[in-house]
Amino acid sequence: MARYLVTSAIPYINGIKHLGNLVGSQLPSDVYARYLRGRGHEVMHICATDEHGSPAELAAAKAGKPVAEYCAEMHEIQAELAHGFRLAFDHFGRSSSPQNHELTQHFAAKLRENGLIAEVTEHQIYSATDGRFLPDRYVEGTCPNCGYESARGDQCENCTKQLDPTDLINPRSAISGATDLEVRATTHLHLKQSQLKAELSDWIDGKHDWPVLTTSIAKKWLNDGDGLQDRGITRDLEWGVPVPELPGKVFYVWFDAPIAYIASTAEKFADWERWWRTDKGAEDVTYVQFMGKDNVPFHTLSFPATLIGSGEPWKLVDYIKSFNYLNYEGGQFSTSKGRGVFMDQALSALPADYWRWWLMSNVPETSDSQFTWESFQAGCNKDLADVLGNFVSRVTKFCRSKFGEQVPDGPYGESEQALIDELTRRVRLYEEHMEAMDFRKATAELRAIWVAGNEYLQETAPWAAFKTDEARAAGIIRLALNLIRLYAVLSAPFIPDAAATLRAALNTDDTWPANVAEALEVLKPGDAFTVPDNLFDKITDEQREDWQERFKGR
Ligand code: B3M
Ligand code: ZN
Repeated sequence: MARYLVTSAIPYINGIKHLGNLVGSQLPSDVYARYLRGRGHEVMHICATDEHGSPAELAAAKAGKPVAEYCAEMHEIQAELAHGFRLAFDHFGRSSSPQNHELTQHFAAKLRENGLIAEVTEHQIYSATDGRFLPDRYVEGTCPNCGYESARGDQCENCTKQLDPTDLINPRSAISGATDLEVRATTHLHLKQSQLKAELSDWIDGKHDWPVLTTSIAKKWLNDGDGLQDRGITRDLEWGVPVPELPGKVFYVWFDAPIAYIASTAEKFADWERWWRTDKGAEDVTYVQFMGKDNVPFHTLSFPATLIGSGEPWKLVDYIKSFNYLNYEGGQFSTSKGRGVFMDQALSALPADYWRWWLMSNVPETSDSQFTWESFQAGCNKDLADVLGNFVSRVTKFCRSKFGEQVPDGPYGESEQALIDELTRRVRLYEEHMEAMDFRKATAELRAIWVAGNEYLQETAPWAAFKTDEARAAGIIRLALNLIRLYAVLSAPFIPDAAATLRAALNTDDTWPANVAEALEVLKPGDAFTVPDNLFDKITDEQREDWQERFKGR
């Protein structure tokens, strides 16, 4: 058995995430971590909230709360929602933890020792009215690129151009609206990433098996000229990890956020170094990261630059699985406009398994994909209710009425062998797709495995067989009950609640099948079971229309 470290990009603290955020990192990382655990591997699955930076400070100000209190509350809310979606992290930490403060300062000190930090005089916007410098989103103004009048100092929401606060035309303070802004000199730390270019380039060139989406973004930035420019890693903010040598300044949120993967592990596990230090046991760990495509540059260049530049034996990522965007009903999910479905709203409408299944079977893997309520309704009703739910219900109820609530005794014959052969092939493909993190293909194969059960039942027709040959009907039902158990085990990464219900109804465990023929002999004649409650309700047209209206945004 192998050891896997799995991390999900850590969600920003400033609000509840929408389904597009969820499907781009936390959900696929959970599916993969569950699969690995199911196969018996040792897994460390880590996430956290990303709590620093101007968005956190501004959101707290808007909520009228001290930023520490705001972050503590939002962390609890996000942790609760993660639990609601059954995201089984070994730890869901906080980038504001003491462990992250310590590690972030440690990395900065090591980088400085190695000559990779420069103190640079920068020209930043200062607001006399507010009595402070205004970094990033603290400044708003007109975009020099498109003329949009409410562009933020870090980026124009309208044309997506990355900006510097000093780029804005007619700048004003986002705190007070003050326009008496001036440019003042102030000292910041820069990370001399350009000195690491050759090393990073070699490292990425060695990653032949990475998804094209990941390497193309990495190479674009690496070769783009300004991609690996030396870059400021400090900001004029109060909330964050203090910079020891520059009182009043903190590290830039993107400097400390990825370090929080390590710190989050250390928050909970005393032996965290065996996952993170190749001199302390992590040399045999496989490290996989999950994230949306906009996070790729930070994980292929900046974070590795921090780790490599430290000169210490930190574990580098082995595989980066990145995702495109999920759109909502012909447009974009929008946090500011309240458009789309947010994690809390989703769970108020339906339990996690419905969302997990639809999202993973439509995950934006090779291109952007689109959430529509029609597609969601059709996908859940067909796959979960008509195919899987219906199979379970027919088999268990038929057995109860004819043989009682125990596995009947009857032989397997030719039809059973044909099914075993088909499933042997399909389960192998399913495993291959899961190993490769090809989740669309994996869900398609799992669906085919469920369909095969229905077709078997249609073809062998135990209700007809029962009238002429009771033993034959008993053999079919014995196989079908074992098939339900196999479904529970295989489907658990995607629909963990339904899988647990099935395992409980069959009084069975979740051992991954060594082979299909053996797996279909696990439940023995005489083993007791109970008929589970209906697994999945169908989504009605009225429900769909109601949700469509409720989540259309402003
Ligand atoms: N919080 C951005 C995002 O949620 C950022 C990810 C940090 S990963 C270290 O998209
Ligand atoms: Zn613009």
